[in-house]
Amino acid sequence: MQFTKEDFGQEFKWGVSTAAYQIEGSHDVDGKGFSIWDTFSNKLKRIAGNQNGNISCDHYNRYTGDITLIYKLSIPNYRFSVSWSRILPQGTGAVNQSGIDFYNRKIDLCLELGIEPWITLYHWDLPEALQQKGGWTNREVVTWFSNFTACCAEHFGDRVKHWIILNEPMVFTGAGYFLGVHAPGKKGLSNFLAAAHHAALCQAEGGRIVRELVYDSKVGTTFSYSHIDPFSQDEKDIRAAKKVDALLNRMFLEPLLGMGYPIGDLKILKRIEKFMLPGDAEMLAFDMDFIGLQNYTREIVKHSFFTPFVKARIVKADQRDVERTVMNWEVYPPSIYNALKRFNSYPAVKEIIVTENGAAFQDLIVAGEVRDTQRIKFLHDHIEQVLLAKKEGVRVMGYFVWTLLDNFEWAEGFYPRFGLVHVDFETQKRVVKASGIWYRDFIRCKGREDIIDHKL
Ligand code: GCO
Repeated sequence: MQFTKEDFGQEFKWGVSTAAYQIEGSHDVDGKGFSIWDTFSNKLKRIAGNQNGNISCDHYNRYTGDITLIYKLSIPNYRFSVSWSRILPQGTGAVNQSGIDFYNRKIDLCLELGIEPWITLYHWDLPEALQQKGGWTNREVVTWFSNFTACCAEHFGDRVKHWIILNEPMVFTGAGYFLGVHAPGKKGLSNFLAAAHHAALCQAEGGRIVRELVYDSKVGTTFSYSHIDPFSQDEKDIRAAKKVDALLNRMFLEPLLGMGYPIGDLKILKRIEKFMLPGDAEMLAFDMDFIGLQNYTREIVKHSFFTPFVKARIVKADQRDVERTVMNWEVYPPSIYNALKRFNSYPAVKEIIVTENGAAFQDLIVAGEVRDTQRIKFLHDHIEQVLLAKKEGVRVMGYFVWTLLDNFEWAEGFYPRFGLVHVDFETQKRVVKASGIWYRDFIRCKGREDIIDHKL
């Protein structure tokens, strides 16, 4: 269908998202403490090609140019995370003024340029000092995180009104404390369930603190969500898909909405009760102003006798002969439509913002340009699905592209390029890709016929 930005209405928020560890670099300067990602990449050497985020996009030194790019691209909302160990090097206690100053400079520049700053409090970079005390598996994290939240609210809350508490709790607890493929590299069901419960407590507690301390705030938190289909209509595959859906898509959202953990559809979650204290069930709930939805793909799930606990496995895109990104994720735009419909079906969800959507493709610079037509199509087709859902009455009020710059893609290192802007990691040169120009023109409501030839 033909559509323009106008079809979404004046109030709809268009934006772009980044995360501190993925772009900032300067991991050990100006008083910053180590985070679990500094340890995971430098000491444990667990990243593809032994890479790390020590320099990354050098955004700590180049933030002025980067935010100016957001301005030139006409993007009115910028979501970024703050590094906990840059602000509180030990995770708790003394504040590092240089860290506060850095984020104040970022916030002030955004406001000067008419860009609305959205802060994510936690995008996976726990201070290493706290990991030494058990990190997310230690219930004390609720106090540590509350203090950190209050500290950020006090320093930035006069100017920042949009707050996001956690980025994808399922991913950082699942990959970091169950599978061991993300920092801090811990494994096992007990680690996972403890970390998960404490993260779920923090997401609600963080919401309460921001609402109390920041006048006129809009507070939300984000969830990864992939539409899930069973591999076949076999009863076993259908059951397997339901369990994976409960784990990946419902485990953090439903307790926040006051519904408790989805134990009915995934019995193993009953074991989380071991970590619950009296009063926790109520503490898990909070009425967020908005829910952040982060969608990239869909998953196909098959029964698997040999997979412990869930007895299910994901059938990757390359085994299914479908269009895929360099992450080996299927390109499947209806997933975001289904996700929006699903979130909207919970009456307690007031408003939904797509806080991340994007794709990594093999981007090449040819004659100084990156003609990433696949990414343009990906964004176009996903935005179209958002509009479809919106037209059917879904309470979706914003869309943020993941991400501004090519950056450090966690365990995969620098290989997958997700940016609207290409980064040469040797020279730090930025080149706006054709998709960046396309997004700019879409936001400006210009005709999009020969988008590829527009210059910044
Ligand atoms: C996530 C994170 C981002 C990723 C992006 C691409 O969802 O994993 O929020 O930090 O870089 O999703 O994988």
